[in-house]
Amino acid sequence: MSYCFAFGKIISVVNYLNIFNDNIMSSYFELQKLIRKFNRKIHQISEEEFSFKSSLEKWSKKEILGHLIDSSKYFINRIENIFTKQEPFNLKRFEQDDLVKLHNYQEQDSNNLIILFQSLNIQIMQVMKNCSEEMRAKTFNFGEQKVTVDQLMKSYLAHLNHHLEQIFNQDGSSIKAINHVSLESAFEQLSNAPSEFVELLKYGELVVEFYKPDKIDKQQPHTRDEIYIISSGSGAFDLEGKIFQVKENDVLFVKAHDKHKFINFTDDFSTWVIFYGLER
Ligand code: NI
Repeated sequence: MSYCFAFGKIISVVNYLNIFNDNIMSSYFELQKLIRKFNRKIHQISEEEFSFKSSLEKWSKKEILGHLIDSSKYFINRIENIFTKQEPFNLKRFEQDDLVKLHNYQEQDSNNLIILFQSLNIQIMQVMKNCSEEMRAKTFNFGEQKVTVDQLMKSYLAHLNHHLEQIFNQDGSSIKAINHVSLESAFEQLSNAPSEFVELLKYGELVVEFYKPDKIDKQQPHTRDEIYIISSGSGAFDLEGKIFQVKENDVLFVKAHDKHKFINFTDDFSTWVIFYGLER
């Protein structure tokens, strides 16, 4: 781990930096590569996914792009200051969350943001292209650290790469807005899962899972409210010592943190599991 000194949070940049050869043009080509990837992939993301926020505090992909616009503006501004102001030049902190709120990126037109991001980075490519070896070796202060312009450039690229991966990640961790799941497909997805439950659908604070315990229900209390709808078989449900007999199509409600488990259930027992609302 290394501090991404120029652009906010701590991210792992070490491995990424190692792939650079120290060719003077390497930053320029690396940025060109990242921007081409961005241009190729950005329009494949639906507006819904782009603006999706999994919680109030977490940035949507759109806000991440806004944050990248901020970091591009900062980069340009810093480079300008380093080469025009009196030495020693001290780099200021980057207040990333405040900036994203100030610009209200979440409510802005996505295409405008995309164009702004592209334009700023075309400008940065020109700067990188025109920086001589001497200019790259110039140092400035960041807190206690002495940093070179070359390091600032590499840090900018590592930060950009880190956030582009968040925007283009394919694991669907932020959203899985499927409209229909059949019981057959739930069984099939479960058979391919490494555990006794599988996540089928996720949207905002809603998560729908399918669960088929094998003989013993080993689950622990959850941090969110929960609903079960029994999908097959029958058994009993122990909720804080209270026992309920349950069968297919029955509904159970469990408050966050309440102790609960299924007991004495048939071999074909399975249930839909629905989590909703905030963590408590
Ligand atoms: Ni960042």
